[in-house]
Formats: sequence, structure tokens, C-alpha cells
Amino acid sequence: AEMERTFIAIKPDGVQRGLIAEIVSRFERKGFKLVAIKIVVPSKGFAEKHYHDLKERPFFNGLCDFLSSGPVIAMVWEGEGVIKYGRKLIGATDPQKSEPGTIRGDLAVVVGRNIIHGSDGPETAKDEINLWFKPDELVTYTSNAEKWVYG
Ligand code: DAT
Ligand code: MG
Repeated sequence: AEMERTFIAIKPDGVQRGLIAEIVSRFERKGFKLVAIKIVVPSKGFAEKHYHDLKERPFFNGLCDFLSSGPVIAMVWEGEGVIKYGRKLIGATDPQKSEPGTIRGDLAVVVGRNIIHGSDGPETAKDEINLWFKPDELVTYTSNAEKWVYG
């Protein structure tokens, strides 16, 4: 299997709304493997680093205020195609346009409170994992489910 890793975060709205288990469960049931997880309140400066690609956008300041407004669940998920498929599980950026069955489609209503972040490609996945985690926070282990998920 061609294993990849992606960075997934439950934003403060998802945490406050009690959706941690629901969201973790969707990745877990799919067959992806959790290799890192922690709860953290990012500083405004850290949020600005995370969203640096969007610094010219009019919503950048509000977005960074929001991400740093409370606890975030930071995670790394591993699996074949997890970067692209993780985005599919999450749904479109604007929950009004997310399909039912996706995390944002089922659980969020407006773009400014869309409950979850996921890396959008291999380069950002690598950068975001390095920003949020130290190498020794990533756990390497064999999941017993692996041979049943991948055959
Ligand atoms: P995504 O989170 O789907 O990767 P993005 O990287 O384009 O989307 O934007 C990051 C976040 O910024 C997004 O999850 C919510 C917020 N955002 C995006 N577009 C917005 C807009 N037009 N108004 C307000 N917030 C927006
Ligand atoms: Mg993005």
C-alpha cells in the first residue's frame, strides 16, 4: 500500500459542539489509522502560520482569531489516499455546498464555522504535520485491522 499522512484538525466550534468523537469516528471507521492526536489552544500567531497561504484574503484576521479562540484537536491520519479522500470525507469548504454524508454537509451550516480542517495536498500535508507536531509525537505501529482493510 502507498501510505500517506495528512493533517486533520477539529476547530474550536467542533470541539465546543461535542463533535470530537463523531469526527474521529468517521476517519476511524473508514479504515484510516490515527498516528498522532492532541488537544491544544493555538496562539493567534500560530494560527497565522497555519493559514499563511490565505493572508491576503479579507477573512484572514477573523479566521485566525477563530482558530485561536479555544481548543483544537490536532491529528495526523495515515492511509492509502488519505490526503485526497480525507478532503472528500470533510466536504466542500462552504457547508452550504457540501454534500450530505460529508462531515461539513452533515454537521455545519456556514463557511466561517465549518468545524474541521484537512490538508489540501501532499506538500501542505507535510508542512502542516511539521508545524503542529514534533517527529516523536507521531506513533508508528501496526494496526491489526490493516490486513483486513487492505487485504
Ligand atoms: P478549506 O478549509 O476547505 O481548505 P480554505 O483553505 O480555502 O478552505 O480556507 C480555509 C478556511 O477559511 C475555511 O475552512 C473557512 C475559511 N474561509 C474560506 N473561505 C471563506 C470565506 N469566503 N469567508 C469566510 N471564511 C472563509
Ligand atoms: Mg485549505
